[in-house]
Amino acid sequence: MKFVDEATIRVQAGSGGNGCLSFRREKYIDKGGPDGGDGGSGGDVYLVANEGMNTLADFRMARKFRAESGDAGAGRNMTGKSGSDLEIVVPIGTIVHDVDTGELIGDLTKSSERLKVAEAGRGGYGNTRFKSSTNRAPRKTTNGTPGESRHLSLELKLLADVGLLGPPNAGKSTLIRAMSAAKPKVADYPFTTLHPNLGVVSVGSLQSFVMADIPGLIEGAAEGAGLGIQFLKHLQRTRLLLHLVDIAPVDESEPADAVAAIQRELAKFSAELAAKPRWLVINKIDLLAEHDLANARSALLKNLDWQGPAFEVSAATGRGTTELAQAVMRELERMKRKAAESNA
Ligand SMILES: Nc1nc2c(ncn2[C@@H]2O[C@H](COP(=O)(O)OP(=O)(O)OP(=O)(O)O)[C@@H](O)[C@H]2O)c(=O)[nH]1
Ligand SMILES: [Mg+2]
Repeated sequence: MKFVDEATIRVQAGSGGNGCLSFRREKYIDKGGPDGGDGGSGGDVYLVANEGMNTLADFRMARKFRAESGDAGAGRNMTGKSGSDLEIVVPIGTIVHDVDTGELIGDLTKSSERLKVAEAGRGGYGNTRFKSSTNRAPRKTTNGTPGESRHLSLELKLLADVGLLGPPNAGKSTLIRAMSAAKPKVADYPFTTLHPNLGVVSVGSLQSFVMADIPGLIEGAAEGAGLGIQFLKHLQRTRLLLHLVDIAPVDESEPADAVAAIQRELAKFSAELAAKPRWLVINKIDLLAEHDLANARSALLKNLDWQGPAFEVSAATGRGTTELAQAVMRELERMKRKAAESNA
């Protein structure tokens, strides 16, 4: 299985055009002076962040990118046409390294942000440039310089406010479908989601936050089991985790065990991630009668010794999801105010 939040590409900036060797040839002028123009410069290669894109999937097919080269100069002091710059669209949150040197080239965090990744070659000089009082008919020109060529690794860490956490089949994708316009695949088998999906959750008409649906995590994920640790990385940049638990699993396993297993993986992966604010979201409440639900809920909270916020939802019917979205929005606003105050 292959995942698409990492990709490597080759970029080549345009070369400069060569300078031109030429002399004026006109009627009645016997020995015209030099009139060879300069070569045009090549095009640079840029990466540009765009919110319309949220995976690096496209780079599995297209992996080589080349900007236009400049044209050579021409007689009559004509400078060659410059090559156009090349813009490669990448998702917001893309981190770029040079594969050969390991150097961090940059991190695209805002919409429309541009990052130059390969420098164009300069145009060469035409012979006109070398005219002087002692050399009226220079035959010297210079060639354009080659454009820079680089091997880049792209890595996408999602920039979501909220990350959904849970084992396979907990209903993460169903929940993001219920709360946003994102429509990832939902199915009753594990590992339906193979790469992260982002959804924008609107709360009222003016407020919204970005939620990330990631593949399910299983015991041993921190060491690479299942779809592995790369998806834990995505959660590092979120501000709040929603930990989904299926309250009525078909195999009749204990919901508390499922939550505890994931808590252990978080702690193994990173202390920082384990300490991130995390709310419990009890899903599939439509499967239980009112009374059974109340019992299952209190058993779960007691088993886990859960002190934090806990919500009940049915991702399938949408019940409880509006309240959840509103509470998340309030919490994100509160965090933002707190961060602003401590910066002031
Ligand atoms: N009855 C009921 N079924 C649900 C609910 N939410 C999800 N399901 C079902 O549970 C199964 C798994 O749902 P998904 O949304 O694909 O689960 P996931 O957590 O994204 O799973 P992975 O992508 O495999 O990690 C599907 O058959 C859903 O229809 C719910 O609130 N009630
Ligand atoms: Mg899923």
